[in-house]
Amino acid sequence: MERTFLMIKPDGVQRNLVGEVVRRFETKGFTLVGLKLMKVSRELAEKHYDVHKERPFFGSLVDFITSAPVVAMVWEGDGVVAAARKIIGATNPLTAEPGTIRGDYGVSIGRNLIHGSDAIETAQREISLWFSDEELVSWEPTMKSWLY
Ligand code: 3AN
Repeated sequence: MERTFLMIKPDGVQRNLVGEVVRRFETKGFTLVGLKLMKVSRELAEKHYDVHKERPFFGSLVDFITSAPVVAMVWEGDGVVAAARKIIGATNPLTAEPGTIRGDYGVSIGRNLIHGSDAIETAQREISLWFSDEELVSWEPTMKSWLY
């Protein structure tokens, strides 16, 4: 089953949007398989944002992500990687569509509330970077047939 990695950034946590973000993915119908509140080490942040290491904002991005707790999550479901990107919205919250998380709650590209893996391979890499196998729980709703 397809999985994606999501991380509610320090701004999302401090604006009390954790419940709102989880609600959107739960009510959509995806399955939560891993969740933790954590302070991020510089090493993990630099590995996570490795593709951006030559970009001018890399240092401030790592500073921000390591400055205060984040909520790391893994969600499961058919097509969850692409669907999560749609639910999250465009990188710049000012141009993100209303109805998306960033479109509804954000105004700054550097404070865009949440990260979501951009492809299936990226998701696999990020999940193994952020979670150990024991922290992920495979489960099925017992009443799945009528819940959907
Ligand atoms: P996304 O999170 O939508 O996949 P990326 O991967 O292009 O966007 O960028 C990763 C993160 O880097 C963004 N979530 C944002 O916090 C930060 N970022 C991207 N572009 C800029 C920028 N021009 N200025 C400041 N921060 C940026």
